[in-house]
Amino acid sequence: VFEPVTGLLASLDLLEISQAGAVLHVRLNRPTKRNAINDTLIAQIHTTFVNLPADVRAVILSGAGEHFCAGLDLSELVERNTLAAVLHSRGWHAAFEAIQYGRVPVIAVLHGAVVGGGLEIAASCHIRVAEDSAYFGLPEGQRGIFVGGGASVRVPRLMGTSRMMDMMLTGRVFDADQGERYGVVNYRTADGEGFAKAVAIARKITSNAPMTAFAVMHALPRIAEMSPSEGLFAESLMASVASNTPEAQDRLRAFLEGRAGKVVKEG
Ligand code: 1HE
Repeated sequence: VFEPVTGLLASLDLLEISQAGAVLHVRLNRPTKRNAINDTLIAQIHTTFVNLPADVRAVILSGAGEHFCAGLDLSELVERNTLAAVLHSRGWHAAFEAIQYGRVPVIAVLHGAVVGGGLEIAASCHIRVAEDSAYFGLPEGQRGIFVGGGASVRVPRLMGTSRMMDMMLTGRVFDADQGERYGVVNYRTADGEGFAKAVAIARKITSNAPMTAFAVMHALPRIAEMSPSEGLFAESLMASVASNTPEAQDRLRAFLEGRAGKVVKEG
């Protein structure tokens, strides 16, 4: 049962944050504006991910209302000068960096529009669950602007540069199945079932060693950017750090003594 949090995170009025055990649910809560991200909301997202409660081991990110997120609040863009615009983009980068390289894995539950900055925040999460209604677009192309919330770095790493070019040059929109085929979506569900799926995924994550989750989040994307030689060396260091934790030793012993689960096929 998810209960509302108290303290700092409860004071963030554009987010609805609740917790069940080690799982935190962060819901974008600006449904009348389709969860468009204005300056206040981006600051609240940043605040949340740098102040996760100490007992949280996984986060689920979702959106209230008919859509996950309509991206940048376009009404705030009109007034910005050049320096304010670059600083605004850097603020988004800081917030989404806090998600990607934070303390715990984040699972996004996607429905309806996942567009512009909505796709950018989804791309900074570690696992994406898409309901049937989800669709993906980068309308920056039509608005005469460019992506500024990390899409040029994160989206090609999921779907490839050529598909992203197509989305931006032509306004092409991908549905949930295409999103899955093109690497944006890890899990597909019927409408209304994404959150339950995310909870099941979160429970699996929280049943594993926190050091492994941390290594996966922090080492994998960085190693992917290294030369093979540096990557293999970094992998060896991470492997030895992880395997020498008491928890890893306990888990290995449990398997050898027949007390741990075997690897089984799902479904
Ligand atoms: C907004 C925004 C927004 C809705 N900024 N106010 N993103 C976009 O270009 C997407 C723009 N939005 C849409 O295409 C549609 O709103 C949706 C497909 C997401 C949803 O459609 P619908 O029919 O459910 O809602 P609606 O009637 O269009 O919108 C409801 C209200 O939300 C309405 O305001 P109202 O006061 O008239 O009720 C809309 O104006 C408002 N709204 N989306 C501001 N985005 C760091 S770089 C990132 C760059 C980007 O993200 S660019 C992409 C921006």
